[in-house]
Order: sequence, then C-alpha cells, then structure tokens
Amino acid sequence: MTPEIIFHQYDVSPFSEKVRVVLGIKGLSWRAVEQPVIMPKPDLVCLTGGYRKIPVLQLGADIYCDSQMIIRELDRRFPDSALPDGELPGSTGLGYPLGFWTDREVFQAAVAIIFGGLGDAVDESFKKDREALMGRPFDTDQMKQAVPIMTEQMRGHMAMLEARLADGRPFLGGTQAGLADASAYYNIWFVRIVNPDGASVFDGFDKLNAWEERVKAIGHGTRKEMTTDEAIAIAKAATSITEESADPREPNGLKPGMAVQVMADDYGRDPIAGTLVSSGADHIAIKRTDDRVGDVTVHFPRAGFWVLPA
Ligand SMILES: N[C@@H](CCC(=O)N[C@@H](CS)C(=O)NCC(=O)O)C(=O)O
Repeated sequence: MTPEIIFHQYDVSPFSEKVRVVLGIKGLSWRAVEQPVIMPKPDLVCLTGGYRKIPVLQLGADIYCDSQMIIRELDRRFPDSALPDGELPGSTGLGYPLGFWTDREVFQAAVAIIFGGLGDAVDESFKKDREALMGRPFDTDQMKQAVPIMTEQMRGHMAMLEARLADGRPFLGGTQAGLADASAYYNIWFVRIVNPDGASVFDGFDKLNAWEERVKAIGHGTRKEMTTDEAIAIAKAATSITEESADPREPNGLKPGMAVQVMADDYGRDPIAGTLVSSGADHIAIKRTDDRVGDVTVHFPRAGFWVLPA
C-alpha cells in the first residue's frame, strides 16, 4: 500500500510551488506539513539528517530531498498519472534538464528582481539566514543595482517560452501539462506573489500569460494539513521500503554499506552523512538513524549533488 504523501513545505516557497503544480497535474491527494522559512528547522533536519532546503517529500520512512528527486519519486509511485514529458507526441521529453535552466538561471533572475525590488523591506533575520545558506552576503543594495540587467535577462528567458507557445499549443510539451510547465511556471508565480511590481517584466507575452492562467487553473490536487509531530511519528512507526542495490556502473566504486556524505553543489551545501543503500545515475539513497524519527532512508538526485567519502 502506498503511504500518504507528506509534503514538507511553506506556502511562499517557489520550489514547493513547482511540486504543488505537479501534484495538481497528477491529481493527487497530499498532506502539507508547514516548515519554517528560516533556520532553525528541528522538525525537518531530524528527518533529512541536516538538509534544510524546502521542499522535502516523506513517504513513510523514506525521505526525498530536492524537487527533482521528489517529482521522479511521485511519478514512480503514481505511474497511472505519469507526467507526459517524453511520452506524448510533440512533447519535449526534456522536463528534467529544463529544470536546471529554471531552477538556476531563471530562479537567480527572479531572486534579484524580487529582493532587489523589495530592498529595505526585506527582513534582517531573513537576510542573515540566506547569507548562511548561500555562503555570501545577501546584499539587497547590490541586487537593486542588478534589477535592470536581471529584468532584461528574465525577459530574454520568457521570450524563449513565448516562442515555444507560438504555435498555439496549450502547454509546453503539447496538449497536456507536464513537468516542463510546472518548472517554467513557478518563477513567474514567485515574482507575482512576492513583488507584484517586478512582474511587469511578463507584460506583453500574450501566449505566456494565457498559458500561465491555464497552469494556475490546474490547481494543486487535494491538500490537507498535517503537523510536524504527526509526520515524525509516521516516520518512526514506518520502515523504509528502499532495498540495497549496487550500480555496476558507479564511476567511483561506491557500494551499499559504505559511509558517505551527500551535499548540494550550489547552495545549502551542508553535508548529510549516512550509509549508502542504493545508487544510480539519477539517485543516491543513504540510511541514517535519529532518536526522534528512528531509521530512515534519505534520497537525493545525482545531478546537482556530490557524493563524498564520509
Ligand atoms: N534544488 C532545490 C532548491 C530548493 C530551494 O532552494 N528551496 C528554497 C525555498 S523555495 C529554500 O530551501 N530556501 C532556504 C530555506 O527555505 O531554508 C530543489 O529543487 O528543491
């Protein structure tokens, strides 16, 4: 039996919005566990082993970090509503690689437009937290200066999407919404809700604006709240379903049973230590134990994450 979809998130989180749209496309029911926007996050890191970013998916005692990993797992566990990317005629098949463009390039432009635009209105404690996360100053004055250039960048990226929609297709991959749509949508959503003034950069892209309304109309599936205590109790009572599996093509001789550390290659690079359970070109799973949550398996994508000896 598939366990409940427990989604650790916060409402204003853009990467959570990407997954919420995927949950909507797939028509799934899920539980929302609200986590803090800044550290400390004791009820999250006890599950993840130190990974602090949002979102995180929990299925029993299996914990999935990063939206890339989360979406892959949702598609694996709920194949009846598999995302159409790569399967439908005319689909790009490039939903995951497109995510690297939206999550890094377009996201950085969105961040500059939002926080440069908000300037002094950005909370000091938020700035301090994001400085620790990024490992560099969160300088809203500098971002303010970057707004004109980043607005040009954003416009350039949006023009690429407008071109893709020029033939009248309702969604980026064709007739059905998929991962490409969720990925392309969330930065636009983020700018609109946090700094509506900055959203004028989207003006004039008629196809894009109409597509945005269609994606918005998909919704988020069926959401019901859950407390962090409930989520932790579920992890403690459950047993991970992840089995040991060695990848014969592992480039650096990684094998189940080895002590490793996993870290993101961009920001929020705190290493997460555990014992390797399963690995492959698209994932790495490690097991670890915590007093509050018991034995859990924590999963990360491979692209965008580094695996180091412990
Ligand atoms: N590559 C990650 C990026 C996640 C990310 O940067 N999330 C933001 C919120 S949307 C975050 O965690 N910010 C710091 C925090 O919330 O503590 C993913 O795809 O999930």
